[in-house]
Amino acid sequence: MSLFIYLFVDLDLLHNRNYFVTIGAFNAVGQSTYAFSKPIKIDDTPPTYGIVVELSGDYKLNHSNPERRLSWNCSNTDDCLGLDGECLESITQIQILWEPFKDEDTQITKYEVALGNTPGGTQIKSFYEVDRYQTSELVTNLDLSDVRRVYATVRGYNEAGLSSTAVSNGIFVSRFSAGLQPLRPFTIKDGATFNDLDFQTSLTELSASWDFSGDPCPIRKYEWAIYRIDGVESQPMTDVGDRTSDTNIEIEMKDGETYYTVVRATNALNIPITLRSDGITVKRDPLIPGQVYDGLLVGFDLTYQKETDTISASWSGFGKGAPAKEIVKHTGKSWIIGLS
Ligand SMILES: [Ca+2]
Ligand SMILES: [Ca+2]
Ligand SMILES: [Ca+2]
Repeated sequence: MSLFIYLFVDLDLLHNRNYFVTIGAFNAVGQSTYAFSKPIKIDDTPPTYGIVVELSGDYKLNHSNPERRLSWNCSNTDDCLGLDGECLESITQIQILWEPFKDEDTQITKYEVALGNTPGGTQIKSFYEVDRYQTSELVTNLDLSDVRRVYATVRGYNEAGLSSTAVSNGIFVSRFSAGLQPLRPFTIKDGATFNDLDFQTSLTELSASWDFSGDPCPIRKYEWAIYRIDGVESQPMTDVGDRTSDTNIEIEMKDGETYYTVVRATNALNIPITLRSDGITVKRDPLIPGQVYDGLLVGFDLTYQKETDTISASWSGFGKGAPAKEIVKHTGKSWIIGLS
C-alpha cells in the first residue's frame, strides 16, 4: 500500500465553511472507486482569549489524593478579577485561573501556560501544555525568592492550530509573608530630617518617617503612634493613609524625656507589620559647640607644623555642663590617648 500526498494550493477557501476531499481511483480497465474525507472546516481566525489572574494564597496540593485538586474557576471577567490577587504569599507555587478561551468556528484543543518576571515572559517557567478543559493550574516547585513580580501567560489553540495569548496583570511576591527578609530593611527615623535624630528641642512637635518599601508587596495603609519611653501613650495609633512621614504639632512632651514612634504598616494581603523607632530625647538646652585646636596643646591652635607624618588635633567644651574632658587624637602614625 502506498501513501500519496497531493497538495492543493492557491485555493480560495472561505472561512468557516466545510470542505470535503473526494478521491477517485481508476484502474486500468476503467473501474473506479471513490473515497470521501470527513468535513474539513476552514478556520482562519484565532480563538478569543479570556482574562488570566493569579490567586494570592498558598494552596496546598492534596498529596494523599492528588486527584482531589482544588477546583477553581471563573467564567467571566468580573468573577476572574474578583479573585485576582495583588500579592503572593508563597515563594514556591502559584495558582492561576483563566476565563475559558472561545472560538466560534472550531474547538479549543489545548492550553499552554508559562510564568515570567515580565509581562508575557517565560523566565520562571517555560510554556507547557495543559488540558483543553482546564481553566486553572497550580504551578509548583518554583523558586520565587529573587522575584519581585510574577506574570502568568496562557495560550489557547483552536483546531486549526491558531492560538491566542493572554497575559495577567502580575502579582507581587510578598517576601514578608513567606518569612523572608525584605530586599531592604524596614526603617523608622525620628525627626523630620534625612537621618534619624536622637535629640530635639521642641516640646510640642514630633516627626517621624518610615520606609517599608523593601517588600515587593505594596503597603496599603500606615498608622503611627507616639509613646514616652516608659510606655505612656502620647499619641494613639493614627491612620495616615499611604504617607510615609508625619508630624504631630500638638503633643505635650517634657524636657529630658525620651519618646519613640511605633508604625504599623498594613500590606495588600492585609497583614500588619509593626516597627518602633530607637527614640528621641527632648533637650531644651541645645548642645553648645566646642572648640577644636590643631596641634596637641589644648587651647593653642597651631597653623603650621614641621612634622609631615602626623597631624593632631585637640578639642574641648562640647556640650554644656559636661565635665571638662580633653582627648588628644593623633592621626597619620595613628594612636589615640585619652586624658581626663
Ligand atoms: Ca476561529
Ligand atoms: Ca494580579
Ligand atoms: Ca532616634
